[in-house]
Amino acid sequence: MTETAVDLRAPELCGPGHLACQGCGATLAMRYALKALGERTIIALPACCWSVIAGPFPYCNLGVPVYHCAFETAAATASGIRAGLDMQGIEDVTVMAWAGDGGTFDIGLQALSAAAERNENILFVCYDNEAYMNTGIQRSSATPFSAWTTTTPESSPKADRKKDIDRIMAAHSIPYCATASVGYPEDLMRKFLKAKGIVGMRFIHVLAPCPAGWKMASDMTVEIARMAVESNVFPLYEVEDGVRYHITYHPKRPISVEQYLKVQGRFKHLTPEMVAQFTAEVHERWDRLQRDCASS
Ligand SMILES: Cc1ncc(C[n+]2csc(CCOP(=O)(O)OP(=O)(O)O)c2C)c(N)n1
Ligand code: SF4
Repeated sequence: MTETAVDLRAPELCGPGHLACQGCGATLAMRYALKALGERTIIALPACCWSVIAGPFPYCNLGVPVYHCAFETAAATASGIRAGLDMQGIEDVTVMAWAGDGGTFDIGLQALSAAAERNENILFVCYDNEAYMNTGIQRSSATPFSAWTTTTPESSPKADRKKDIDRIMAAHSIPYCATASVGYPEDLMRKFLKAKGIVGMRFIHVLAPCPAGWKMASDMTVEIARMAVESNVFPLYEVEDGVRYHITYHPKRPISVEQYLKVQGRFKHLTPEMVAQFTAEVHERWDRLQRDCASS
């Protein structure tokens, strides 16, 4: 990827006094994203944990304007804000939709796909904690195979694989699509900076561990976010114009998928067969990604 200087000491636009749980990966994601985007940013925020995290009106821990909108409307709302700014000739503001996986993979997908098809000049970010956390840890289509949630109990864990939202978005041939992790802030910030400089539809998918929903210790967020990448469960890559694939970080201390699963309570019931199936799926997706990068 093109080298862009990132500054982790950039001003804090995600302030203290927020209402997230201790160790919330989604809060770290916002902090780094806004450091990269800067104060000329407007956020469209659908129903999700972040609707609570930011604080009740008139309080808000974010140093940028936030428009709270209905669950399924993040991309449509962001498109409308963009249109309003364009009518006023305001071009230097980044309009960012910031949705959870439920608001992206599931209920927000129609508006998101429509915005992508129109190549709206917005940045859509999915912070992915792999379930509907705000309403009590229900399964979403981002929940991984075999994970426990309150709607996929241990006796009947999720039988299906995680929806591949990145390939779905890349298939719209949008200018920019990327994955990122709160375990790798520089890589994440570089992608936000790059997205800021692109005109048209941009999509960034950030893995954001959730101590409450993943049944993990709250001081393990960064470590587990890194383990997801080092095990190839969540590869860091970008896709330009739907065709140019590029891995932005190659695991430097590879670990097995089993090691990643073992540190989270939501996977503690897994049988060896389930671990094998999970691992096979990870290998299959990694191999396909490598092939796409090689042919790009
Ligand atoms: C149309 C509609 N259906 C359901 C809800 C209730 N609701 C609010 S937040 C939420 C879950 C959001 O999940 P996700 O997008 O994954 O974000 P997270 O809570 O995990 O941060 C639900 C179901 C709603 N607000 N609107
Ligand atoms: S439930 Fe999870 S995503 Fe929501 S605020 Fe708590 S740690 Fe963050």
